[in-house]
Order: sequence, then C-alpha cells, then structure tokens
Amino acid sequence: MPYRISNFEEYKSEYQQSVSDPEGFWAEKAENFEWRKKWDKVLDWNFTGPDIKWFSGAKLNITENCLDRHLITKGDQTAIIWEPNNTEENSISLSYKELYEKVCKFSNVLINNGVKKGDRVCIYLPMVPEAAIAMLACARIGAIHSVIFAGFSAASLSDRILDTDAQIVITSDGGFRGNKKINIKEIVDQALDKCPEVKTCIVLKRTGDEVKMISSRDKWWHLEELSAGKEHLSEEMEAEDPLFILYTSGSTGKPKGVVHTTAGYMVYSHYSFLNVFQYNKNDVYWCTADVGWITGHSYLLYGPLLEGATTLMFEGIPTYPNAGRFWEIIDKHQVNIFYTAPTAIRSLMAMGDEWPAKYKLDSLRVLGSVGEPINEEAWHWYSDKIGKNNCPLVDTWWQTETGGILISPLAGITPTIPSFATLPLPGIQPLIVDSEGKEIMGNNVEGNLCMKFPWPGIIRTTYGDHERCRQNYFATYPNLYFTGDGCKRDENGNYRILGRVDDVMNISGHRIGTAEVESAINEHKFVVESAVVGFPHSIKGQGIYAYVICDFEFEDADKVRNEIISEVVKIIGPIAKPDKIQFVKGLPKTRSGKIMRRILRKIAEGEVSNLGDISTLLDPGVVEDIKNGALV
Ligand code: 7RM
Repeated sequence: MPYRISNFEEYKSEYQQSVSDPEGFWAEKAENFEWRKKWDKVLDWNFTGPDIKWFSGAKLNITENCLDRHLITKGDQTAIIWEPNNTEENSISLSYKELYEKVCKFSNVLINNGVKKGDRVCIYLPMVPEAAIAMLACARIGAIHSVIFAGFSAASLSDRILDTDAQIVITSDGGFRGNKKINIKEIVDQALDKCPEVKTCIVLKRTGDEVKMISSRDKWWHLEELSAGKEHLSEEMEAEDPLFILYTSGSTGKPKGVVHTTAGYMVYSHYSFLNVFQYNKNDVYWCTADVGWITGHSYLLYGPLLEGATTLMFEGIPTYPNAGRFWEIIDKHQVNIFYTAPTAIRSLMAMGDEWPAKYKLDSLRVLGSVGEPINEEAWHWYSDKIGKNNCPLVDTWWQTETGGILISPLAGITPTIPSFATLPLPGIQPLIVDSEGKEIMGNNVEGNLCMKFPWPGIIRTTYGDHERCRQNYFATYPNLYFTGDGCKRDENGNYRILGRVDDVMNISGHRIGTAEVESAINEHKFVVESAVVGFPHSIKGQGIYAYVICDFEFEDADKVRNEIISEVVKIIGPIAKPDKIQFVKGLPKTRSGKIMRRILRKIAEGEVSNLGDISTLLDPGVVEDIKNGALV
C-alpha cells in the first residue's frame, strides 16, 4: 500500500483499509521511520480514561527522523529558509547539515544548563530559526518544549511557566514585527518576577538593543554556545514520552496545556503533511503560522522536516513594508506550496487586486488554508488571484488537540468545494451527533462533530490535570472525542465546518475563550460583571463583543473603554482586545443565574428582532435595555 497517495481511487482504498484494519494500516505507515526499537503493540485505547497509547514499546528520537536520517542524502539541501521582517536584512538558508549541527550544539547548551529528559522548557521567541533550533534541541535531549506565542502578555507567560513547573526559559532581547520592535526580554523579566523556580533564562540576541541581564539567571545564547560541544547523540525516547505541551483556550477557565507524545505525533504530522500538500522533492514549502501555534509545530517544523522538505519561516507580517510582502516572498524564494489563514487572505483581499497583480506567483502549485472557516469570497479570491486558477486549494480542518489535519482535500486528488474541508484523511473516523449525543446518520445533515476512533496524533492529556482532558473532550458524549465544532455533511459526504458550538471564539484564527476575556475585563476597578461573545467580523472572521456592567457613574465612556482594553492587553495580549464594548445595566440571565449568551450573540450580530424564546429569563426587561443601547 502506498505511503503517499497519488489518486482518488487510492485515497478511497487507503481510507477503507484504515477503517477496517487501523492497526495494520498505521503499522505499515510507521515502517517509514527510523526506530531504535520497533513497537510491541500498535494501539491500546479507551476514550473513557482517556487512555491512548500508540506504538507501545517502541524507542526512537523524533529529531533523528527530522535531521540525522537526512544527512547522507540531503545534507546540503536547504532545510529552513528564513526571511527576516526587514527587507534590508538578508534571508538565511540552513542546510540539513547546518541545522543538525546547530541543534546538536544547542542540545549541549541545554544539558550544560542542567536540563534533563522529562524537564519542561519554555520557549518565548519571535519567528527566528533559533525557535526551531530550540524546539528540536529539546526534543533531542528528551525535554518537553512548551512554546508560548511571543504576542502573549507577561501574565499569560507566567501562568504557562508556572503550570508546567518549568525551570528554564529561552527567549530573545527583542523582536521585529512590521514597523514595531517588541521588548521581549522586558516581558519575560516581568513574567519571571512571578516564577521563582526559573533558574535559567537563555537570551538570544536578535535586535541588539540593550537589555537588563540578571547575572545569576540570564545567559546569552551565543556565549553559551562557546562552551558547548558539537556532537550530540540523541536521547532514546519511549513512544509515549511527551514531546511537547502547547496551551490552548477552552470554554472555561485558563488555557490548558495540550500534551502530544513522541511516536504517534511523528507518524501523524508527517503522514498528513505529505498527503495533504503532496510535497514533491525540491519543492519550497511556506507555512505562515507562528511557531507558537500548533500549525507552526506540525506544519512549519515537524511535518516538513520529517519529510526532508525545504520549509520557509517568515519573521514579519503580511502588510510590512507593504501589502505585497507575501507575494514578493513567494516570487523571491520560488515558493511552490503556500499555507496560510483566511484572516490573512481577507485582509490582503481588502488591499486590492493590484498587489498580487504585481507579482508572477507562477511557482505556486498548491494553496492551503487553516485556522477558521474560509468564506466563499475569500476562497475564490485566493484561488483566482493567488493560485491563478491553477492550484488546488486545500481547506484543512484540525485543532491543537488533534496534532495534525483530520479533514481536508488531498491537493490535486480530492475534488475541492469552496468553504468545504471535504473528506477525512485515512485513519480518521468522523461522525455527527445531535445535542443528546445520538449519531446523525446519512448525508445532508448537520450537528456536532466528533471522532469515534483514535488516530496517532490525538491529544493524550492536559498537563497536570488528566480529569480536565476527560471532561473537556471525552465526557460530553460517551466514547467519543468531541471537537467543539459544528458541521454539515453534504449529499456526497463532504464536511463543511461551521465553527465552534461552545464558548470559544476564533479571532483571526486564534482561539480565545469568552471566560478568559471576561475575567480580564473584570479586573478593571469599575467593572462588576461582563459577558463576552464573538460576532461576525469581515477581516478577523470573528470579533469580540463585550457587555459590561459597571458600578460607578462616569462621564467619559471612551476613556473607560480604553482602560478596559488595556487591562485585557495586559492580562492576555493584543489578540484578545475587545472590538466593541457596550455598557449595560444588567445581563440576560436564567433563573438559575446562567447568562443566556445566545441572546447576546444575536444582539451583537445585529439581529435584534428575532431573539427567540426569552421567557425563561429572570428579568426580560434587561434585553430591551441592551437592545436599545446596542452598539453604544
Ligand atoms: C489548526 C488550528 C482549532 C479550531 C477548530 C475550528 C477552527 C481550524 C479550520 C477551522 C473551519 C478550518 N488549531 N478551525 N481550521 N474551522 N475550517 N479549516 O487552528 O486549536 O488553534 O483551533 O479552529 O473551530 O476547532 S486551533
């Protein structure tokens, strides 16, 4: 059976096999990797624990598969092309051999700083090659990386450091982003004030700006390298040893640390990368996601490197120095496969067709989309203006928890339909359930999207709190993994993802819980209570609408709004800024005290005339007040 699928018939037969004999199917796929020792058992699982083990008994190191294995055949081939934020600065190419050497050296830096197998290492870096090097070095020595997107605030950073009990943080002096400079080290210093257990902070010089270095704790990356050896034999890991933790927002409480393990993640990230994007030898592949998100983990780094691909990493933003930057980079590096988010597409579409028209874009062969539903208009613009109607567009649906793409066309193989993620990858068994958890069979149906069988990349636990993992994903519907998304299945079995059905918003492809934003808003001294909902936003997909009750009379509402926004930026980060803040006297609550978000969502959408049944409200009068004050 083929590892790389090459036509639709093959897809169908692979899919059939993956369902009738999942263990045989994945055992065969796993033969494509280097193992120190092969597995005793392909799969052990139940969704009640949950307790999921793939390739038990196997021993391996993922970086041996990302790096060492390619040295003989691809040592001189480019592994990473790095394109800096500033156009005056030169781009950098790292060959597989160079990347290997840098990873080995930094592995020794970590070891010299006392990092051992199983330790957690927090990485808070901008989009520089060293972010990839640090992640791979962790994996190489068996430490668990926890990458935190460098757009998060000091408070979010310290929460995440404390949650993993990390004793080491890897960061930089600063970072460039568009025409801004970000004082990364200052943010880390603030965060570390709350993290006494962090004994070491390794600082990469990026901007060269002067930063405060605490001599007992802070060490320069480049100086540490001077005393580190260059050879490193990778640590032998068990299949189910944790590879990384990545925080993601849920509908309640603080973000949770999703744990992915070594062997299953390796097999799934690579299998899905190769098959969805149909990577060909010598292709240049560019995924625009930040390494701080799961897309950056699976499809900027691990998936492509496991394939021995050339992966492009961009430090900057799509609109700097102008709205042609993405297209310029595609021409400059002759990018063949381009993977980005609908929010970027929509914002560039709004800048006008003259921008892409300035560029050839003729190297492109495959386009991808991820992170949120892509509306038909953006789908067509992307396909026409960027793909010149000549590139399959793969709308890839997946989640931090799934480790890799679950539902997507295979480029050039699966017929695409605008705004449909189409069909499940081999090994993926989706089903749709109603609110009672009853499976909705057949086609032309709509409901909640679940999975009935594990795949190798599935979440294993949430760090430090297994019960939370069970509650969140495996308890809503017994014996099913619940995605939190609603979807439709059309007459031919194609899936269209409709978006979250829980209290998670998707702002420019970033997951943010309503509860997180509310608790940040509530920190403002005037605020008594707040309720946050998402509303349709033409660029961001969703915007944040906050209904806020204050216990204090004030004259200047905009001043208070700005203070509330600053509070949110300080506590979470700029990505969670409310777009609209409406001051209200009360919130629509049921007699048991639950906020009826359905009503608030409708008002935020501007649908004030059709609010549905409001008779169960404690005080239906508040709805009138809110409606009258809508958009104030
Ligand atoms: C990869 C990623 C996951 C949530 C997910 C969905 C939404 C992601 C698509 C999508 C429609 C898509 N991980 N989502 N991809 N919705 N079509 N192709 O984004 O953990 O950050 O977010 O994102 O709601 O549940 S994530």
